[in-house]
Amino acid sequence: MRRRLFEGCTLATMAAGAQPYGLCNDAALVVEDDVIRWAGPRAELPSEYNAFEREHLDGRLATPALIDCHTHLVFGGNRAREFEMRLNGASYEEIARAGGGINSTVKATRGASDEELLAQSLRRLDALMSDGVGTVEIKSGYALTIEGEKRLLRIARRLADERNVRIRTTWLAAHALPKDFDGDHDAYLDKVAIPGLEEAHQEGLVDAVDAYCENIAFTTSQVARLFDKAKTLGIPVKLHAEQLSNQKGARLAAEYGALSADHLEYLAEEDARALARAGMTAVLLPGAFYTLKETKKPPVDALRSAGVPMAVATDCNPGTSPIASLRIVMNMACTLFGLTPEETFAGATRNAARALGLADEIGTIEPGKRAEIAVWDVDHPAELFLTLGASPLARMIIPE
Ligand code: DI6
Ligand code: FE
Repeated sequence: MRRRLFEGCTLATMAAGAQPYGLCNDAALVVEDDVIRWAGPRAELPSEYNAFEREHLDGRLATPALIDCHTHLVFGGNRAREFEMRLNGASYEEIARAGGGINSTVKATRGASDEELLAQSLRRLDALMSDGVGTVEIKSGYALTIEGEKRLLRIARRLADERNVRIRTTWLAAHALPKDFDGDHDAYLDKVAIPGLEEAHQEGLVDAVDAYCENIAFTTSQVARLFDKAKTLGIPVKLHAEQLSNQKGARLAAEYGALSADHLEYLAEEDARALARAGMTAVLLPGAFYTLKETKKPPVDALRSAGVPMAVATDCNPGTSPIASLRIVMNMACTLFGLTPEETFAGATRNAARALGLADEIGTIEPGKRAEIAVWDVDHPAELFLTLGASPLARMIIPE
């Protein structure tokens, strides 16, 4: 057993209800193998830990490793042409309805080899990890065939063999309708999204099920059919809801006891309470808001006063959030959505863990949690995402 004692650091434990950020100066941290045993003021360290292998962290800040709880990291190609089209006045919906958008990435993804997709995804993963990310959720959704969607989840899982990172995979076959289904969303659910989920689940590839509930994608009653299948299989659900319009997707997600509802720009204020009652997390994605030059903000005050925990994620995808930096979107959560720096930090640690159903394992520095720690060359947690560009990450303390 490896028994380590880290001292000479400031801790931001992010434990709920404690000090702001759970800050603790002149702290010590005890790690036994992969698990946190003790964390607190150095002066109060129980003497039994004194003999452990010691490391001095030179006054640095230690925080939970960051968690990116919503990404579409595995895809082929890029959407530079559509970026130009949007700057020339076309809207995201118009481009999508004309067969571009998600479907243009589907074409590029289908045409890419496993190795090409792996290499492209690793570049984005490395960028995320250089910002102190230790866990990444990755959705399928750019193949839209049973075999293709399973392939994307397999490639996502392979990333965890290539890098020391935890990957959670999400079945998002209900992301867009492939052209060959000729407008028939229900037929696509019956032939691909629903039976494919069962197959992918049997192969052990699915940690959660998501769908794109939107006027350009799937309706609530179509999503309900997919969620019914997920429920029978015992798989947790989550939903892209209220991003471009109010479809009452968040309410549907609440009825299914979803882990999270994500985006929520068009969420009605009164629906925040439904999320609270269902114990859900609201995942805010300011990178998509920024990229689409959206002007309607998610109802942060209503979510806050209803007591809905808020997470913040990159939504890393080629169309609406081509951003592989959690620190940048944390900055956006403050500047664009008005989250406090502490709410934002909780959004990429404790609440992101909750959004993935991993709250018992990661997201805070507390005894019993896994030792997944980021060590930073900063004095204060807010500095992590106030200063953009060069990452202040000094090192990760993370089980091999
Ligand atoms: N997540 C999604 O799935 C869609 N928007 C979002 O924020 C579209 C992604 C894309 O355009 O490729
Ligand atoms: Fe998304």
